[in-house]
Amino acid sequence: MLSDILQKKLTRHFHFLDLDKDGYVERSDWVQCAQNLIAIREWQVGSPEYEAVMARHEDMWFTFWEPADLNHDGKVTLNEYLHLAETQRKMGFTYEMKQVRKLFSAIFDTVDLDGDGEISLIEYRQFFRAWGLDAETAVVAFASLDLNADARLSREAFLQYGVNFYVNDEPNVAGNMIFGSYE
Ligand SMILES: [Ca+2]
Ligand SMILES: [Ca+2]
Ligand SMILES: [Ca+2]
Repeated sequence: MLSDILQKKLTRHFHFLDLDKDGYVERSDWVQCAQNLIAIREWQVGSPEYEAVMARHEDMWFTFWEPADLNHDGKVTLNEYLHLAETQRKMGFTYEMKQVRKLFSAIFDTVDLDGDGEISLIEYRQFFRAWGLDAETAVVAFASLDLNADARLSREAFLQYGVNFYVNDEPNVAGNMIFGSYE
């Protein structure tokens, strides 16, 4: 069984991604997020940036979310998502770590839109905005990760915080607020 705190954190992640708030994470949530990012960045339909962002978001759905869709109805429920997390846990620590690092590396690539290898505060705010969250929530979440307050996050730091978020049962580790407050 997942601990209380892990259930709360993963529930937060689930609701973060349910962009249209219909109770499911679906391919359409990922496509809508990509379209929001494209609008925020003012990229033209059909431009290389447009194609890259859309492809990356569709990949996130197919690689990390569709496998959770146990009954193959095209929608992932919270229970399906929590079940996937438990299954990864049962497969053992090494497997789980590999999956979690893959997941957060892919998330990093959806946030680092200028591809300079770091997430800036501006990119984090755009990430939250594209998922329908306000700037204040993004700033608080970012501050909880940017421990040296230089307004940047490296990939390695982001992966470490992602592992903390997904695996660690402690209440006060960096990474717990990666998608905002879970309480
Ligand atoms: Ca949804
Ligand atoms: Ca389903
Ligand atoms: Ca960047």
